[in-house]
Amino acid sequence: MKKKIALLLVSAMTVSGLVACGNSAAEEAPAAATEEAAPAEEEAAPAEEEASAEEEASAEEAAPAADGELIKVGFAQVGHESDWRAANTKNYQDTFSEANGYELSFVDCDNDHAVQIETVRGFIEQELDYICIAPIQSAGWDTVLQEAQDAGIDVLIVDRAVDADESLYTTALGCDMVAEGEAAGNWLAEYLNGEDAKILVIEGSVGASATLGRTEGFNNIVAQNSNWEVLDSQSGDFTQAGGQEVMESFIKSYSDFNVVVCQNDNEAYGAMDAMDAAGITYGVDGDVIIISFDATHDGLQYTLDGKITCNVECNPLQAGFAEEVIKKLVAGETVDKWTLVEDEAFVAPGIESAYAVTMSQEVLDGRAY
Ligand code: GYE
Repeated sequence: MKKKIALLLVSAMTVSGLVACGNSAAEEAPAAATEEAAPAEEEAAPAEEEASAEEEASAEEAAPAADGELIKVGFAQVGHESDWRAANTKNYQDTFSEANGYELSFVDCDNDHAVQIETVRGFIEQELDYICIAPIQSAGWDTVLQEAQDAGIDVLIVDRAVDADESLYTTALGCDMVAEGEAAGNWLAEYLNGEDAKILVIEGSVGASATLGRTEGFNNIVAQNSNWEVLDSQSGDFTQAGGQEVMESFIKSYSDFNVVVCQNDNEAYGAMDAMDAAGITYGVDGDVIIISFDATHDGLQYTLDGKITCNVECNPLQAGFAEEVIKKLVAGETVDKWTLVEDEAFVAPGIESAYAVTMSQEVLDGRAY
């Protein structure tokens, strides 16, 4: 374990030298954030040296490190388990670029909590200016957060939540996972319109707030429907392979089910492979309703095709929110304790819903990730 941690820390590098981590979807994600202000300041021609005070002030606004020093930001990322994660990583790398005034130390923690804790310790030792953590699991953060606070380093909890006392970090931002689970459940109740539901759930990674929240939210709606039964609920670890494996074992154990809830798109792809192999039909024209989460580009393509009937979005383009917070902190301003990244749900063509947008080619074409 020690060796692995050391290796990962050594591989922490500035964004300029980074290759996006191994997921084809990363290539599809647009450089959305790069469109935002690449500060012109450094490229200014010498003749512009006598720029007016007004111009200088606006350059300062565009570049957080107008004094020429890059702001050092550490990002302890979950891993590279999903298309969502690849889009999220790329968004951070694009946003916290040198051109934008940052030196980003990015570490892919490979879904290992111990590695993530040691990564944050490494950032503290390196005396970085700001630390972003996307927590693999919500428990077990008090000690290292206290260490960061003692070192006077602001910590941003991003994407997923921690269950530590909120006085131990500066701010948190992300989607409302409980609301996402409830949206899925509310849509299902509307769609089934009183019909029975025999439900199989492929959960995300154990102990992750995304898993806990989506499960809690969906179960809130299950509790309101006495003719719904959750037959089983197992972790597919937010991966395609995990989704396939769990679905294969469900198929062996259960012959009568009509709903499969996958807590992310990649798990849904694996579940569809398993059902294809077993000759089980799904989607608007099939026997099984698939609900997914994330609404990444490929997930929405399946929704447009009527294979995934409902897909609840979680927007991975969150780095801009983190940058806003850091800019405010640099300027000495106070920041909100919590920033909500909003999302919506999508349903297959032909379905009208009070809880979701009906998919169309236009919606898919406008998808940035
Ligand atoms: O749903 C999943 C990823 O934390 C919201 O993590 C994120 C989740 C996302 O692996 O695809």
